Amino acid sequence: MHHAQPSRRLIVVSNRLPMVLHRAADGSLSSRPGSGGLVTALLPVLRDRGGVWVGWPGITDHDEGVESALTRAAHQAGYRLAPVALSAEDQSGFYHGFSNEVLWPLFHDLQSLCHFDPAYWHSYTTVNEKYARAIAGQAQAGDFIWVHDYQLILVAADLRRLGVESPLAFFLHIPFPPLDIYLKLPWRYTLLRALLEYDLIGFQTPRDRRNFVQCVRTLLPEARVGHRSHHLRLPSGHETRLGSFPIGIDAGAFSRQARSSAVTTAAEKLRAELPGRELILGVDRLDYTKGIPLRLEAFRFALRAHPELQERVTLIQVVVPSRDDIPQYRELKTRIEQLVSEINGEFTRPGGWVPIHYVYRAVDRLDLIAYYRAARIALVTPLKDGMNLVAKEFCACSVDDDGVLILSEFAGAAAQLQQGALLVNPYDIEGTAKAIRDACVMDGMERRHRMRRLRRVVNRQDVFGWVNGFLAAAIASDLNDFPLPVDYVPSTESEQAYWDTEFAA
Ligand code: ADQ
Repeated sequence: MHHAQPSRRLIVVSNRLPMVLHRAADGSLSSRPGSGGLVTALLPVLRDRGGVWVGWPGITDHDEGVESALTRAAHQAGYRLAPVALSAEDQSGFYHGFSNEVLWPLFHDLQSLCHFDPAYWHSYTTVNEKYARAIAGQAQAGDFIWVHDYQLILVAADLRRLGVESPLAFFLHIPFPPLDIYLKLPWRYTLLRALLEYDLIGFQTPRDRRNFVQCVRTLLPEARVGHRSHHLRLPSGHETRLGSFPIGIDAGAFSRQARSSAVTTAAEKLRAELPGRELILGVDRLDYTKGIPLRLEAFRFALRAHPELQERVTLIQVVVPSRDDIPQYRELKTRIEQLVSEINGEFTRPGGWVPIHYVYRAVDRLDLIAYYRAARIALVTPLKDGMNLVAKEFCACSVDDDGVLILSEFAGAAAQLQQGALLVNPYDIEGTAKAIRDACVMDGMERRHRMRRLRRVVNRQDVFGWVNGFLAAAIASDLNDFPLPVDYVPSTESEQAYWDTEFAA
């Protein structure tokens, strides 16, 4: 890690605190620490430097009980937790409304699913201000503030208005859309100007960064774009640096657990239950960006076009319930269930083969890793995805080097994993079906060769490297001696190579 100067205290800001508060029937509160790569990766940094995590604690009935439950949880976690109190109304307009019905679909290129309700925008501005006030209440001179994701774009602008002078960085976990799509946003100027209040903006891929720069060039021509588009300067003199920092996973922990005896036994049991069959795996949050219906159609197409696959492959599709209070998500669930039953109805052999096993629940970590380890093929085919960690988790857990990753070219992960994965356009049902067949007949040598390449990338560019790379770039901004541009991994080149082969005459 670059300790370029005495460590600054770190303030991490995200929509939710890295823990789940739960209120029991008798009103008492308990907390569970959050899991997930981001929490794991930031923990050592927050502990070493000292720091605060600011976010919503997960319940809307805020009372003193919440404060004391958080103090207890913070004690266990090893860093401070500062709650942002939000009402149920705040949550509905800001989170369910503007974040999930405007920014989420728009930034995933699905403008027709956007619900541009002006009330949502007002709630978004109010709630971003609440976060900013909570941060300002914590911030001390010399702190470094790192804000996460699309729910909190306006926070930097609010903080500057409140007089906070600390360096401010932002990381966008989801894609940044191309100009023609971004232009549809009624609040396009305010949002873009607010982003330029940050000192550093991190994107998942070079493509997201380029999309952002194109929007700035068109909508804010007064901003000067410099340093190979890694640098923006406003007439006021304020500068924002831009970089791509593809997020990783705690690959070591996944591989270790995949090799554990508990997982090995569970994976062997799974394979034994499906003798002689290729296990194909899909794991997704219930979300229309994940491309589940088209994936099922591709699977059906593969079974029809290549009858030799019948009885030879089994698809396990795990769907984790998510946002099911939004009508579009409920409709999606119905559509998935309809397709699963159509396909199973068409192909099932009574007493024998069932082509799709559909699991609709959050599976625990051991089972998830056992699925990853047992699967011979992973189907990761989002229509658009910031990164997609499932693809990386599958590789980390494929410790026998015999898994094949079929990956959407519209997942951010494609920029890093194109060399070993079979890339598909998820809208191309026939092409995806062909990739399924190719994966099924791929020989052991090619599988090993591809999976080793994938595992090298996933292990080398893990979540710890991501945190360190981002912080090193951020700290460098006030030292002025860190080499720019800050493309953290050489994904620009590999992405370019992909486009070159893809569109070569
Ligand atoms: P998500 O849209 O949530 O994240 P993804 O990156 O795939 O998507 O992460 C999902 C996580 O949920 C994975 O860590 C996975 O293990 C876990 N998970 C999935 N199915 C599960 C199940 N059945 N039970 C338990 N856990 C399950 C957003 C962006 C992504 C970006 C990440 C991180 O949309 O593009 O990669 O943030 O930046």
